[in-house]
Amino acid sequence: MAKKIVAGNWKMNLVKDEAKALASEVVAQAKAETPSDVTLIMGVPFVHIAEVKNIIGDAENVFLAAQNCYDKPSGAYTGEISAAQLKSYGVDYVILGHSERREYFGESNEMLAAKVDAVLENDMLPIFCVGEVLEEREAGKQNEVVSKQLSESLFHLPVEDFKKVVIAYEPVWAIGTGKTASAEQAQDMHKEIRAMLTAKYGDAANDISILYGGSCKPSNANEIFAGADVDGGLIGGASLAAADFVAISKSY
Ligand code: 3PY
Repeated sequence: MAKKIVAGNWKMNLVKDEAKALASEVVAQAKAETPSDVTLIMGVPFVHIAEVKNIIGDAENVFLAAQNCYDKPSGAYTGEISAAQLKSYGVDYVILGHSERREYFGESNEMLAAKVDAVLENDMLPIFCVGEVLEEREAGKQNEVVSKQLSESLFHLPVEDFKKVVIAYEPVWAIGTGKTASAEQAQDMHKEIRAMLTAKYGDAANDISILYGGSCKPSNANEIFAGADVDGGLIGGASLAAADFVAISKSY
């Protein structure tokens, strides 16, 4: 059985006091309201990691994610952050391959494969993002694109490591545009992804959480999460309001 996961991606938002206030509200509300079988994750900017970790404290169902890391273990890489550094601050998950990183920072499938390895070697769990841009969807190429992203960045992993990966399907045309894939489009693609994972890893694919991302909010989460292969969401804008984020965690 795949775990149910609702992960927030704060992106490059919030200054220190705002971040502390949001994290405190999320933890308090999640303790009271998030169902015990749902894993809630806050994906925060690097600078907020230590504060948010402190606020999460011993909350049992709330976890911490970074939004990126570098693949090298240490050294002369000014401005970069290693997986070992994240681990030393108690980070649990690392979001990798978000379309904004692929588009604005030129992250290739090959670079992402190395980042996936670094995260796993440091005992954290990758949340690996895949998804097609609008022109690819319009040309009916979404399966081809996603299959290439999965195979070039993940399929070198032995099954024991592969089982630790969370996949997030984020159609790029639905990110920050207010457009959402219909529940049917989301389930169709998640089913395809599950089939691709099964073709490579067999039954282990049934235990992989496949999250939907792209303008997911309280008003549409219920319908999207109803899809048999949708195991949760990677939430952008709606993760910046504690009530919305926690409401989404109750949308199964
Ligand atoms: C969005 O929902 O906009 C996202 O990019 C989530 O990662």
